[in-house]
Amino acid sequence: MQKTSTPITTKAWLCLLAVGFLVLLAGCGGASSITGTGTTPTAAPTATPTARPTPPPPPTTASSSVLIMNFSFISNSLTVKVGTKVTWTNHDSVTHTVTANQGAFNSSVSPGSSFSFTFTKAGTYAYHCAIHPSMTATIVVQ
Ligand SMILES: [Cu+2]
Repeated sequence: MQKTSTPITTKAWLCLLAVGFLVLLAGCGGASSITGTGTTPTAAPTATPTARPTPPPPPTTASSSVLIMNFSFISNSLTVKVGTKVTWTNHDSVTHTVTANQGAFNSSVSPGSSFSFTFTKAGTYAYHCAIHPSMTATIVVQ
């Protein structure tokens, strides 16, 4: 009986081995397939919210200047665009004023100093020096 039982057990062992080998193979294949097609959890891109506000449009601060010299405004007639800042600088040794006839602006300008006014509305601005009525000039804003 033992002679016949031995081959059976050997067959059984072989069978088990074969099954085990297959299982191993399957496991290996499965494992490899998992790693192969495994969707590696890509770390969510930590997009740092760089909240950059849209830059403001460049300030259109056009500027122009008028000299006050020898009891006159130079230039006597100036044309500028809306939004232009005009600066009057007194190069005389006496105080003058920059006085708009219609009252848009009025400032005393002492020797060596200056006065600035930004024209925000189109129009013709006649002005004069309140101290020296002969000093007149005009600024046209378009
Ligand atoms: Cu004057």
